[in-house]
Amino acid sequence: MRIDVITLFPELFSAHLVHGVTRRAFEPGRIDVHLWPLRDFGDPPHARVDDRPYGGGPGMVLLVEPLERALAAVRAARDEAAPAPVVSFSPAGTLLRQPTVEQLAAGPGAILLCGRYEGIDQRFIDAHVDRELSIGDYVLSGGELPALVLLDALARLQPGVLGDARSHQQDSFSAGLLDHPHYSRPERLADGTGVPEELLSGNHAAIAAWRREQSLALTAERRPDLLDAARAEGLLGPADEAALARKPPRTL
Ligand code: 4HQ
Repeated sequence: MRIDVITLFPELFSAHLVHGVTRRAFEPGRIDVHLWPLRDFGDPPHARVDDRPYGGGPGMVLLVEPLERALAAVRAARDEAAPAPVVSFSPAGTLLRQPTVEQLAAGPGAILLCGRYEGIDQRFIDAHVDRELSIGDYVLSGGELPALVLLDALARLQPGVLGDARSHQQDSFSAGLLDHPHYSRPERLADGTGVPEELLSGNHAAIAAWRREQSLALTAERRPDLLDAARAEGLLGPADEAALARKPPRTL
């Protein structure tokens, strides 16, 4: 898969691409990330990429023409037989969720456009942007962090990137539920706090049942919307419904 990123701040991406477990996702043959500095496509004589908004008001707007030159360069460098969607980031976009990440991970990649300032001239969005995504209801100063969020979510889905091939099939959302709690050593803390006994039992079926019940109870408590969606998708069986009816307490 290939991801092209059009940005005024390509240096914001380098740390993420070279560190951590996700670094392996960006090695040759996996996610091929190409950074395109928007400034390189700016209007002469000073490589201008933004200007004041018509109608007045604060801030600046990214200009259509530099964006179109950058996009043309990206398109020329990509395989035209497998056209990738142009994605931009905005609080007005559809909230990024795991199914969208999975859908993008299964395709040829994407062209990510990172806005800055007040935003992007609407004519560029109307003509070229296939999908506007939001990473949540707050205001950021640029699209780079949302693009990094998407890159990270895509990276961990690449085969061989997580230590264990099952890691991302077991985590939150692949089952449509929130993840269960995790515990590690020591078995008892200095203040006496222990670990749920089921996890120490060595009984794999009992451990799996406990974890599933915890996921169900946590999802019911914190995200009833996700529980309803999982139910509607047929992801909950009779044992799950029975566990929910018992409503086990999540605390020790
Ligand atoms: N933006 N989720 C980029 C966001 C945002 C969000 C505001 C997008 C600023 C320049 N993007 N512009 N929340 O706050 O995706």
